[in-house]
Amino acid sequence: MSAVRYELIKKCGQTGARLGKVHTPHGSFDTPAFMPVGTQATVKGMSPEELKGINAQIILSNTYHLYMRPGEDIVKEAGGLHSFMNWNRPILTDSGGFQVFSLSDLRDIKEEGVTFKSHIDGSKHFITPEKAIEIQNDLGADIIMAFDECIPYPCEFEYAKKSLERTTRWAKRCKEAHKNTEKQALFGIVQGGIYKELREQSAKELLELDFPGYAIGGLSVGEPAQDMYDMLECTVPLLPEDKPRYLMGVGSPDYLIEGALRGIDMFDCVLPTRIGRNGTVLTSQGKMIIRDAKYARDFTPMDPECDCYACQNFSRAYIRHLLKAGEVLGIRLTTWHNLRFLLKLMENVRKAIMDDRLQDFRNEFFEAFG
Ligand code: PRF
Ligand code: ZN
Repeated sequence: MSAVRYELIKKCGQTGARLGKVHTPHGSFDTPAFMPVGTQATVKGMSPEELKGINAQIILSNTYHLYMRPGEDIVKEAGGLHSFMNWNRPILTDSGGFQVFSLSDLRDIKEEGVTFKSHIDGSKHFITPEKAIEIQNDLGADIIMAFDECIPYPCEFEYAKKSLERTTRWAKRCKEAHKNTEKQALFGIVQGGIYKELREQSAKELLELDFPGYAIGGLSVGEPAQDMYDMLECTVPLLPEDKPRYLMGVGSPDYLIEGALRGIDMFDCVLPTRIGRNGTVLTSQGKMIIRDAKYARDFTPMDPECDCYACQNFSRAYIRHLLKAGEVLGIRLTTWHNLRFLLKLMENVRKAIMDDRLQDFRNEFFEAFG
């Protein structure tokens, strides 16, 4: 028995979207789902109670960061990530594959694994697929990810092909290294750049390994939106209906809706927390730069349609003031709001699927959001 089970509730009559539930050892979450990112075993600025209050049902954390600091041995000694950070709902950890490529310098990719220098202290490390699984076993998330290579955009066909074939071999090694399949589900990651035939090859090779869920990686790395949609349209139909599909690192409102429309069940992104910290908020009328002078005397909420704590209690003028004064409450409130905005968007997406009107919902959303 796998640690996770996907329950299909309903397919949208208007689009390729599906409504479902993923059951894990720490409870279930509704899909399509957005996972707030808690890189360092904390969703920046938000307590677990506050996250529950905005209906975060699953969060993501990072193997790379926790291996560097505090070290997976300490997390394990604490009883695993759930008890270390006091979050008793589902957790997914990314494998470090992506972070090694995006954060560290001096990477050297070999068949055996990747050598890189830490972004914290410059120390040298060697991560193999087996090591990535061992660390994730110590962290104890409900869903763990295979160690992959996320190639940059643009990337030549020949390299993309060599890379995805190595990613498949690494996925096989991850599967062999992963022992406690009852407690943690290991997902495979489809790569292949923006080449349809490579996406198909990658999906087919991974399907033979029979993972309990599949992610689509290597997208939203700078390619035009249409390329991403094309890749989803050729990949998703190849993936099993009875397993979750996760589009990695994607979380802008347009990509969430377009992804769900094409049958994606899970998403994660630092976007809401990151832009919140530099003073940008997502609203039903589009993005708003709350630090702007035009909000100095604006005593209305950030988003009058929002039900979050920040919008229910504070004005644009006040939050602008907090940000300008460098007060920590300012970034807490923008983060809180942005996360709630995306979680609420996913609630609306799920409702639209239930009512067979996701395409209409998409059109209405963009009419207002821009
Ligand atoms: N691989 C892994 N994590 C990721 C990605 C990937 O390709 C992406 C790409 N958008 C984000 N996070 N392991
Ligand atoms: Zn709000």
